[in-house]
Amino acid sequence: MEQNQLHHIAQQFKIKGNVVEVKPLGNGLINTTYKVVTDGDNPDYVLQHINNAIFPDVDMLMNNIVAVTNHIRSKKETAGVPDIGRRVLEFVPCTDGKYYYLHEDKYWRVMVFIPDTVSKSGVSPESSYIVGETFGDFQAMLADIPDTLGESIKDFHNIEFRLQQFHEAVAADKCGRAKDVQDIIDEIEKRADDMCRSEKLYREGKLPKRICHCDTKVDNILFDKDDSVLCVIDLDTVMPSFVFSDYGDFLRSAANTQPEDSPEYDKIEFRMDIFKAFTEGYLKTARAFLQPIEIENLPYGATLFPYMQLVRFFADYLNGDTYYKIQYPEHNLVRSRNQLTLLKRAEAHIPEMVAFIKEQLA
Ligand code: GN1
Ligand code: MG
Repeated sequence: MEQNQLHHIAQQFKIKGNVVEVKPLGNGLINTTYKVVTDGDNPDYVLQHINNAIFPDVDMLMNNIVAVTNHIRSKKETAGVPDIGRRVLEFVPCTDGKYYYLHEDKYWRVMVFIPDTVSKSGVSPESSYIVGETFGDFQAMLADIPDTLGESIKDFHNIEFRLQQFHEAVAADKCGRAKDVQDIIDEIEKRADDMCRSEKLYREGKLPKRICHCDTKVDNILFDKDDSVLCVIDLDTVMPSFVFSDYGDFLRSAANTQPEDSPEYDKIEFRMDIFKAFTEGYLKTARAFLQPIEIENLPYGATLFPYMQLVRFFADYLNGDTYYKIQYPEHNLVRSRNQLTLLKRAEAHIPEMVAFIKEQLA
């Protein structure tokens, strides 16, 4: 995009100083991101094009994000935390008060750039403990948010909805693929009832929804130069969900000894060292607000997410691969078998998970 257009967009927001340069930043897969460099001692900013195809309701999306960051900021102010500007993201409104700007059918937003931070990726027990602790703290800070947040992706982690999409895919069988994968259909069906446990408990008023991040990974934490945690980022999927959305989805990716699309199913294990480190960190910060029914169901949460991802990959395979990008025709089938294997491995560890959690709370 042209510099003058980017300058024009940046200037619609209430930023301090004059824009010197707008340059590409990072390599996000969903949003396109730039750094806005300003003159003098003024802060720099992050300018982001919001992917409207994935997040159709930008108004709701930004309301969620601003409510969440304001709530976290006021908690930190009350607690007298120093250097708050580095410990929570700060979004900048436009001159008309909105937190996004519509320019030629594209939505843009701006936040203050936090200098001198470190990003991490990859999985180890040490980093998993920190991710657990950080996201448990994130949920804890938001457990009493007064605002009502919307679902920035409707029914994102609703397993009943995902199963309905799967049933529709099987019935339509658009590519004639169902006949060769009956074993997977059976594996999904036989667990369906139990896997909908969270939605049933919710309807019965026994399980709460809370504000969750819904993309829990170490990449979504900013660290300081000394390796201490600064803040949680990538807030687009922050929405009301069951705590399992953060707990289970992290383990789904981090505890798998193989990448989620590896065809080497016999090498797939569910890493209990990662489970233990993550759970210990998570319970440290989350146990104060978690209800017994949530704690009791954490092992269920650890199996729900491999199951949900299996259902999603597999429905996409039956539908002819319209959602997840594929590199070869059977890619979504391989992903499905991978997640099914991970699910079975996780299920085998449930008694050990239960015992570990009990031990942690003793
Ligand atoms: C998608 O694009 P990425 O990798 O952050 C998906 C997640 C899935 C994941 C599986 C908006 O996330 O829910 O768990 O793929 N995000 C969306 O790889 O559908
Ligand atoms: Mg993501």
